Amino acid sequence: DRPRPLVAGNWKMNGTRGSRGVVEAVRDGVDPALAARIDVLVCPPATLIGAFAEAVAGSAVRIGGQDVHPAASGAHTGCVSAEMLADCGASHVIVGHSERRADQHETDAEIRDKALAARRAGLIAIICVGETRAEREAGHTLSVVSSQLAGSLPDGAAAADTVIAYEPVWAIGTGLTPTPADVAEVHALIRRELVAKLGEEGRGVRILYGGSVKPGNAAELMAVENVDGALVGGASLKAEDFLGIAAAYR
Ligand code: G2H
Repeated sequence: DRPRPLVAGNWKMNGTRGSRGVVEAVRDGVDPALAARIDVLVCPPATLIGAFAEAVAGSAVRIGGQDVHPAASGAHTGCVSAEMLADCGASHVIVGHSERRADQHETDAEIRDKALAARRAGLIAIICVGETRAEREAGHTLSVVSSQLAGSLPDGAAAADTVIAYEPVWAIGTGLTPTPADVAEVHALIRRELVAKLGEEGRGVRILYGGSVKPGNAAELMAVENVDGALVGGASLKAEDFLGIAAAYR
């Protein structure tokens, strides 16, 4: 039994209140037949989570955050807690995206603490891992992904509260994608390590592929063993493209 697929959109730092029509179009495009097969999630900037959660209320579409602070509250100017995300209607939160690992120097230990904070607030954490181009060229892909996973996956993680996203950094926003065989190799490694750490529970943890997923390559990528969905950046900003990717599961 494969885990139920999740197609998640990461809007990154894009979107204003005027973008509500996009999430409404996604909502209307996820018909009951599609909703019966997959979960669909949109992760807009924090400023839009409340409005988007209202827009999709009562539908199958879920709303998530793109980052979270490990603490529940306190003197952390500019940050948002998991409790606040949940209060706005979020059900998920992305942690450890490679852009944050690079721009905000996030470490595996911080990412693990963020995932724990998400669990505490009842949110599903989407923990991102992935190698850089230099790491891939040096033949270090598997060791890098393995070490990021070991450091950022909390003890006691469960299929109900944790999703892993494999995003090769060199494939993000570049139009380049790994071959299905390369994706299969990394996802198989992640599956093995999930089972080693979590036992049978690890078989139910969804492993998403992310990095230049488009309507034209989604079916091929989503068919790879141990690929349980997609984390979509650029192509999630247009409802038509995002729904075109979800249609890989029709
Ligand atoms: C990877 C992905 C979304 P894109 O960051 O998380 O972005 O699909 O634009 O490569």
